[in-house]
Amino acid sequence: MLPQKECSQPVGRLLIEFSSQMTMERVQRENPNVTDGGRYTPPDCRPRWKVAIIIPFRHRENHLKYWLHYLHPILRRQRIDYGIYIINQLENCAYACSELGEETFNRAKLLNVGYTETLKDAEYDCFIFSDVDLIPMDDRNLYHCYDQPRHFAIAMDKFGFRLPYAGYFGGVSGLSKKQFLKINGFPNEYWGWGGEDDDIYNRITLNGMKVSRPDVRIGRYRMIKHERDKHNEPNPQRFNKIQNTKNTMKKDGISSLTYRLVQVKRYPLYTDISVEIGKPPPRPIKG
Ligand code: BGN
Repeated sequence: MLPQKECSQPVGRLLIEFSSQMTMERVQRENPNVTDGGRYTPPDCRPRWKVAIIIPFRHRENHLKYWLHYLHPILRRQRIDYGIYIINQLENCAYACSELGEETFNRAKLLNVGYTETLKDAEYDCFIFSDVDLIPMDDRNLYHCYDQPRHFAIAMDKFGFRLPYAGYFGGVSGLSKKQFLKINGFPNEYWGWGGEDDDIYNRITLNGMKVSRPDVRIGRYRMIKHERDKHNEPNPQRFNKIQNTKNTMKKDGISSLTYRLVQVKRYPLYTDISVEIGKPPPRPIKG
């Protein structure tokens, strides 16, 4: 088997911009060799990993077009054997919606769903979790797994191309199946913005692993600018929760995941997995 490094043919620094209009038709036209559901296998070598790329999602169709436009060609040059999956948070409005028609977003729980559902599709052994608005600026940042859990998005434009803090694990990360199971997957109980990536970082270090990262000149990212999403307000419980990972990680994780699969739909450049994941537990009333 040829090692991935010799397979991949990166070009280095890339020009990433979001000012031109993007259409799904154009992205499809430019990526004819991607097969249904957003799958690709390099024809000329055998990669070490089979990679499921998992994107937590709700109402970001415009970002998805740019993500697919940039990532499919990069992944092809990297000779990755991959599938693209968006995990779309839906609500069952028959009984569970707020008056605005939507419940709070839960990124980490969607990622757990992605792990479970993509394994039903193929024998993936590497899982890369990416936000839909993050585009790598250098294709030497290889989207496969490593001996330790990988953090890819280490130098984002919005943080001045530096890590915002030493334990940052947000944006784009990757774990092998073995690494993911060792930490019992991700927490299901972070509703709203913030902290879930810190909890994942804690799980990794508490289980004796450490985070691996690319060179800071290579791990650069552009984020597509956007307003804060509705129903993803900062979670006020996140400060307490990240202090307690040691106690919560054994019971809250892939071992306790429940959700309802609504539909799996294959598009030419990605697979849409739509799910209902419930809503946050009612807050105790102080008295
Ligand atoms: C941190 C957030 C992360 C987020 C980064 C970058 C928390 C936990 C309480 C301190 N962590 O502050 O989730 O990815 O900022 O935006 O809020």
